[in-house]
Amino acid sequence: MPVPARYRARRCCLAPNRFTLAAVQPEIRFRVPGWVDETVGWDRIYSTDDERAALAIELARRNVTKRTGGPFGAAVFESGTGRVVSAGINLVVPANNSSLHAEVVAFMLAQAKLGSYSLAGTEGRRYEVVTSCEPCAMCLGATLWSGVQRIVCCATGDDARDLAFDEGPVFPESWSYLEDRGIEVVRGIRGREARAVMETYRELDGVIYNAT
Ligand code: AZG
Ligand code: ZN
Repeated sequence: MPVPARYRARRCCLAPNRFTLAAVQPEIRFRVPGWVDETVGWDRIYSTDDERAALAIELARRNVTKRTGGPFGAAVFESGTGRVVSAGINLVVPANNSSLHAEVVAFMLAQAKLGSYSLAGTEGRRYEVVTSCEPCAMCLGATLWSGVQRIVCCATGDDARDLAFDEGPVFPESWSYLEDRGIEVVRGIRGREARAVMETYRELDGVIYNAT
């Protein structure tokens, strides 16, 4: 795999014919595309799971049709009021970052906005994540550490696996672990619609990274 020129700038002192990758420490930043803001009703109240799921799926759908990333979307909501705190989309390919799954992006943005590394019980408020697809192994862990107290999922992990996405080691126990830690789990909301977005991605020849 080619290394970007800026990271090959310095010769290695022990072997002058070789270059060292340590020459420049990259700064990691990401920004969601402008259409995300236009998709979210920032002043709107999303009262039901169905409305919240519809937003997560619409984020995934537009990410595919606008070709700005993978077929996954997620949003963090304030559970009681139904207000959106943050909206995430999968940015793995455009950002060259295997961690930027939709859920992780949504958690990072919510925590940055609220100025807290944990979304647990900030001033008595409760937060939840709604995701267009059940989380992979990484995002299940990220859900636990994020501090959200509820997760709502649309498509299943098997839907993602059918497209050859590697969802990692997710077991029935992974879900019960979350529940045992006090996180309410709701699955299967608008599942077919969310799966259809993934199928569109495949039809458009979207990159299946970490393919199984
Ligand atoms: C993924 N699964 C979910 N739920 N979200 C993402 O962003 C993903 N990327 N790969 N599998
Ligand atoms: Zn994930």
